[in-house]
Amino acid sequence: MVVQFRKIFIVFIGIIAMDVSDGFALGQNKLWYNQAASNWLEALPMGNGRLGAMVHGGVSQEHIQFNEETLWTGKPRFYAHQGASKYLKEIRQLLFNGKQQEAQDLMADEFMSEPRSLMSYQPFGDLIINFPTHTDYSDYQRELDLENAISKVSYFVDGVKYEREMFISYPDQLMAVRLTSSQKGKLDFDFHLESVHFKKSVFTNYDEQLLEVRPGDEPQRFTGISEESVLTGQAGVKIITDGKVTPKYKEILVSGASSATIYLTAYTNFINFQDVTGNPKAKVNQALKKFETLDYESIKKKHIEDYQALYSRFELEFSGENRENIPTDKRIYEFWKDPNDPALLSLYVKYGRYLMISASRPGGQPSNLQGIWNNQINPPWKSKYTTNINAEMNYWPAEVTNLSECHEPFIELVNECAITGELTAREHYGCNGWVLHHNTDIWRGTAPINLPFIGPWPSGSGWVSHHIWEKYLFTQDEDFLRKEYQVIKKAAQFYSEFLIEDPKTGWLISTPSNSPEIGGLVAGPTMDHQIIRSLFKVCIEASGILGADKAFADSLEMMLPKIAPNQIGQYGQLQEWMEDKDDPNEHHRHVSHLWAVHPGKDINWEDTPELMEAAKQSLIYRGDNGTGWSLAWKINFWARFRDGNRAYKLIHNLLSPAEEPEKKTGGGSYPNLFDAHPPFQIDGNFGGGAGIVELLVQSHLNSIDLLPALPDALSEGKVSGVCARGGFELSFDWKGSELEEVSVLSKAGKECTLRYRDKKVKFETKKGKVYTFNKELKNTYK
Ligand code: FUC
Repeated sequence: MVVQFRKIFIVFIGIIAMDVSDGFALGQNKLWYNQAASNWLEALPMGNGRLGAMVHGGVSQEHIQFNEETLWTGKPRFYAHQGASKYLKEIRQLLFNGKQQEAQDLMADEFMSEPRSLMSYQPFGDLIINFPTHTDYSDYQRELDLENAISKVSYFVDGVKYEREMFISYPDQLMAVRLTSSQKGKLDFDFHLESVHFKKSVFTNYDEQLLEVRPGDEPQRFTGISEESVLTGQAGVKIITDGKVTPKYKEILVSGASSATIYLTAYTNFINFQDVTGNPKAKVNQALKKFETLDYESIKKKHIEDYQALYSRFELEFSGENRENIPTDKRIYEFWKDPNDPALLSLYVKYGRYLMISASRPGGQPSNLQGIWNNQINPPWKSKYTTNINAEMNYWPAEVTNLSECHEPFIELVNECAITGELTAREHYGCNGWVLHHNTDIWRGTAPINLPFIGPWPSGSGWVSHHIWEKYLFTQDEDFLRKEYQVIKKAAQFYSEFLIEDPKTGWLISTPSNSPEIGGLVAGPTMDHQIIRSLFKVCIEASGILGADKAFADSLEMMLPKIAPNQIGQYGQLQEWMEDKDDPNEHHRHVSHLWAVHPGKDINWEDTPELMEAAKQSLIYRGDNGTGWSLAWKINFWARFRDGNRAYKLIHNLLSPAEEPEKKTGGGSYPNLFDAHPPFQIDGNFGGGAGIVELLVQSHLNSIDLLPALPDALSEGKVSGVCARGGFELSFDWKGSELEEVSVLSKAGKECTLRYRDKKVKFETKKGKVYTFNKELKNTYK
């Protein structure tokens, strides 16, 4: 039934696409433009999880800036500050005595990571293709086709149509750039590799070119990079063409061709966070040999099949006015003026899925602050993994939009931080288990970094460990849970030893810490207690499922009621700290004390309505503005508060042009739909996409809640392949803001409870079976 539903759906989509386009430029599931990118934020991203590229689509010059996910500065190391734990007691005492500044000073001197900062994600290189005679052109179009993960450029010069087709293949681990002319022999161009790195060399070998780069500071210019990298990057390109190839010292010339394909790949010597003994030169040479033998059409087919195996599992369509025939850069301006473009929201969700498939594949690095795309030696926040919201947000859509595999690199990062975090737990706190603070990098640093009033936030490990549990909840894969359980257990173990009794209240509290990134170093921020409490519950539940560690689970159970509770303050707000000192005029971007509303679940309408009301009040005080990720988080909060219209208001802010000076709300989207903090951060793309889906289905409590927060603007639509906790995959549609039909595929044979408004139905399921219901939640399929 689900399959059938999907088929009908795809045919339907096909008809719409045919109506408005003949396959290029216009149509659904595309970003498209009438001009080339004039800067990086107009260029279009491609990627296979390991290689990333930004295509500018220029006419007389194509610029494809590329990345390889492991090219970072630095080297394998532990960042823990030896002996820091000697100062823990004193820092805690200073905080108890109200001496925040002194506590921060001591923290700065004795407790921060060594070195103080983490390392940076690096750009790799640039593929430049020159078409010197292409100056007068017409009918320019470029697009990114999300259905096939293919980017295209086309235009006419002197009656000849020139086309470029580009993709990055996961199965073949390469980027392909296919150039064609509509008339025989009309393609003349040259191409070469270059890089922004100071230490680089380029070597031409007939129809191939090799680029070697090594990140590091340029001696004459201070770039902010404190050390060189032990990583070397090697990239190689090869041309396959029916034209004439003439190698030059710096570039390769091609003339009289009808078609030409440039293949590119790149590697570094990074093997894992402790091992950099890889041989990128050998890998590139091997790839160059393979390129010779490739048939373009077959690798393209393989690429599409591989990509669609992930992408096509999920479909989303919102009916209503549709502005697909407006170029994407203009469309976001239209949306800002009049947010009546429901299809832009579904495009945003699908683009988020595209970005995830392109940036996060099993066996690779997780999506960093910019996914996999970065053109700067000194990128914002070093483009690393900020774990007090940003890195986790990147993975909010993974399970629910049916991309569980793409979640794996992040789970791997959690496992690796659990290794480095043991040393940090010991050196900084004298505790067992593992701890991660507010940031990590490719070397899996876990100690508190940078500022002594932001970095020392010990709840990163608690938060990221939830991703293991969430993956289990969605997949119901017990083997996975068994394999990963120690990571959860050891995270809980750390907190069980780290929490101390507050001399004033007698509660167990987390100190020293910080409510990200507001209010300085404190004892007992609310967020920490929400995360730790939730982690203990997760650990207890997991130990029950696996029949392991009962004594440890019992000890956590005993601690639970002693952890400082959520408190309602003088303004009816949920307190951000132990003391009732929230400022109702504070519009800080972080809303950390609402963690238990989302992504946590302990504060909800069913079990804790008063706390839910207080949390809502806090969010109202914080306001509807914010950086990109902040808007995205607020969309998710409003979804949980079941106020779809308020969420839509924030979606309006998030999807409007970032660069419009009149737009005063912060955040927004760049012409290529990248999320703007500003600057570009990818978290808002993922968090915003997840928030839109959260309006349609929620499963964090004991039921699968259908259309819990549907905005009036999305009164009609359909979704298929959306996942719910308990191992379910759903397809449903709605009209006039009313549910029509829902089908549930049970992937694990667990009991299911569906809920639609005040109706609920609970039923047993069999693995692999589909169950369908109407809006009364009456079974319509036996
Ligand atoms: C946190 C946020 C900033 C930024 C950075 C990457 O520190 O407070 O706004 O998103 O992460």
